[in-house]
Amino acid sequence: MSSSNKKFTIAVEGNIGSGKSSVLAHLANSSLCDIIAEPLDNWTNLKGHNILAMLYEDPKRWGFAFQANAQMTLAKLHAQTTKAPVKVMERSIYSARYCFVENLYRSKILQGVEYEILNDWFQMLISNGSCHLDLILYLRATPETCLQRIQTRNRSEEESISLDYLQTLHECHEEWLINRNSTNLSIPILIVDANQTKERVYNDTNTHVENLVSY
Ligand code: TTP
Repeated sequence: MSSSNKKFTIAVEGNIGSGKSSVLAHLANSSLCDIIAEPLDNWTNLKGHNILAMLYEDPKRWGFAFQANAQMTLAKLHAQTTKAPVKVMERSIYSARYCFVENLYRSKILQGVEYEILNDWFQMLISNGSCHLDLILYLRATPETCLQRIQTRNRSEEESISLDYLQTLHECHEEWLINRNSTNLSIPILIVDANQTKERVYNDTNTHVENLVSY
């Protein structure tokens, strides 16, 4: 990569509470990386509407609206250009589709027609290549670890998140990133054991990013 000055885009993926934000904050210290944070500010204040809180309060009513907005805001971040050799995104349009939309549909919160509409938009948004990823870094943590971290950080919107919900979301991440049986995406995936201490996770992440740039 160094010889051709090629730029890379990495998405950091993993369950809610797996530690994506802290890995991004850590990578922000590297001159190799420009960080694109998740649009959480938009989701908690969409022109005065906290659509994340609305989702958790009444998922059947707001699941479709939340996911429509999530995939649009994420698609905009995919299109954003950066200066550093590596663009690092927190999540991607792919996890919104293959984990969250899939999970809401399987648990019968999204109706069939809502699922089909979201899927059509998703296919259209990824069709021109602007959501291209070179690598996914999967922070793989157990649902139990994730729940513990969610409880510790205490984000008010997320009080109702249960172990059951994290377990089904974990399965969607595993199907997508480990079994790779729900999609035919050919993006390389690196797995980081995110049950470890932060320091070890940072260390593993650094190694992956440095290897990528020196390749
Ligand atoms: P995450 O994207 O998992 O971000 P996080 O800050 O929880 O990650 P980490 O702890 O690893 O740093 O989720 C943010 C919130 O948005 C969470 O409550 C789940 C929700 N969400 C959806 O409901 N649907 C979606 O499509 C996405 C991307 C997030």
